[in-house]
Amino acid sequence: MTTVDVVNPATEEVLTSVPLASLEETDEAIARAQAALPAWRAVAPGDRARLLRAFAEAVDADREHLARLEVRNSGHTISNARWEAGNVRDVLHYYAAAPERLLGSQIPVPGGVNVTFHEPLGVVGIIVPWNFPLPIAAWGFAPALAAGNTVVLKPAESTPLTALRLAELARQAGLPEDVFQVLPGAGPVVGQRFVTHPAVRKVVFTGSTAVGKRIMAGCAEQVKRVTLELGGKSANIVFADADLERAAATAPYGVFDNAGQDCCARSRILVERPVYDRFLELLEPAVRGVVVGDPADERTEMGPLISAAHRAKVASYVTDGTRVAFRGSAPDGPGFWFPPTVVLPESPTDPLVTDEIFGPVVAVVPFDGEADAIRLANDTAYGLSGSIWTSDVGRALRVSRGVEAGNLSVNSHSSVRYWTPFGGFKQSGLGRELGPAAAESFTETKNVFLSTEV
Ligand code: TXE
Repeated sequence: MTTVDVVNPATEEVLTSVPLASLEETDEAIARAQAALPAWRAVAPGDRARLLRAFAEAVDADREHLARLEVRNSGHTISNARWEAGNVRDVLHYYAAAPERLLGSQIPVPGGVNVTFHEPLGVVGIIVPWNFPLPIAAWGFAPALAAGNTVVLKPAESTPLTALRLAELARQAGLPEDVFQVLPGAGPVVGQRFVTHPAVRKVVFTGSTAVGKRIMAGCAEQVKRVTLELGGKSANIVFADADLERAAATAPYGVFDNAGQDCCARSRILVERPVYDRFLELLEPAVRGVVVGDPADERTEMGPLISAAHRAKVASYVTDGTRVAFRGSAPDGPGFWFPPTVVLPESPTDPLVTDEIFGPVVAVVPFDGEADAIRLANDTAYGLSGSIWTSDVGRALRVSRGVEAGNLSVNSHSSVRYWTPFGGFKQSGLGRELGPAAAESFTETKNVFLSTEV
């Protein structure tokens, strides 16, 4: 049996060791999910809603435990981890409303009556990354279950603990066996099997753009449904007419939250040239003031990176030749620490500007006017998120319409609200999660015509 050591990234201590599923075990889990389908889709919508609400309540009752487990397994700050566990609860409550509201339609046609139905797809395979193990899991399984599908979920190799706990909570809440299974395993084994197994009717993937492309190509072989949430290199655009103090004070949160391991991280700050120097002056104390350290401490604002290998990748972007404007602090000793770092790139093709570093490194770049801001913001293969700081409402809307990204915020860095659709343009992904349409995206629309001819 292959196992993986689960490590606390703040201490490098091995927390436990978790077995990784084999191909045979994956096939067995998919077969069980398939066998559980007829009964699950036959559950009356109101009863399915009640089960999802019970699952939400079980998550709520376990929230502090889940949060502390995530702190140890993922190095998330305790305040973030509490939000994440709360988000799972909220997303379950939100989609508990869906079974009773997946409304078909009656369409006027000659010669009879025409109705549409939203049928569940079948078994859904969900592949989750390590950066937000709890919420990203829920954004997939809550609408999928609500729509009458069964789910096999593969957490990332390094962060399986909270997902395994969610599976226990689902059973405690009364979800039938095999309707929601969590199967830790290697991406190329378990995740890849979701792609190739014909009984898996949809793959939901969040992770790197490179793996996402392979998954999409594999799904194409069976015309399998796929949702992809991939990387990002989002822009935080600061105009000269913005509230500069607020823009600078909040910019660290926009990129260093979760130590920059966030697909929505605003890892490029574009600043209008007349206020460029002033903005950097204001940004410096905000960056130096980020409290980096023990993620279990209530005051901590930024924890460690996920692994030594990931820290090495992040560090490879900040070399002796890099123009570092200023940096925050990071603890010495064990743990995969990296300080918040502000860099001034040499050119638009500098990897600091083009690559998703996925760590606490932000590039600050000047621009000249609205058109230039939009051009620079769009000069990337990605298109997930972004912020626009301005006091001019018309400009806020013009620039929002011009930026090719799925999730923008004006005078804010918020990206995710479960009531609203979330997803990327260009190579940041395909499809949308969350919001009112997500449950329907786990269904096929079936059209039925009943003849009234005699
Ligand atoms: O991602 P992978 P990694 C980006 C970020 C990061 C980089 C690499 O830039 O530095 O990707 O991270 C599973 N078939 N993001 O290597 O490999 C894997 O087991 C099926 C952005 O961790 O894409 C895990 O569960 N599945 C991102 C998940 O895919 C496969 C979040 C993600 O791992 C597979 C994470 C395969 N062949 C990384 N190979 C975001 N959008 O937020 C791997 N997996």
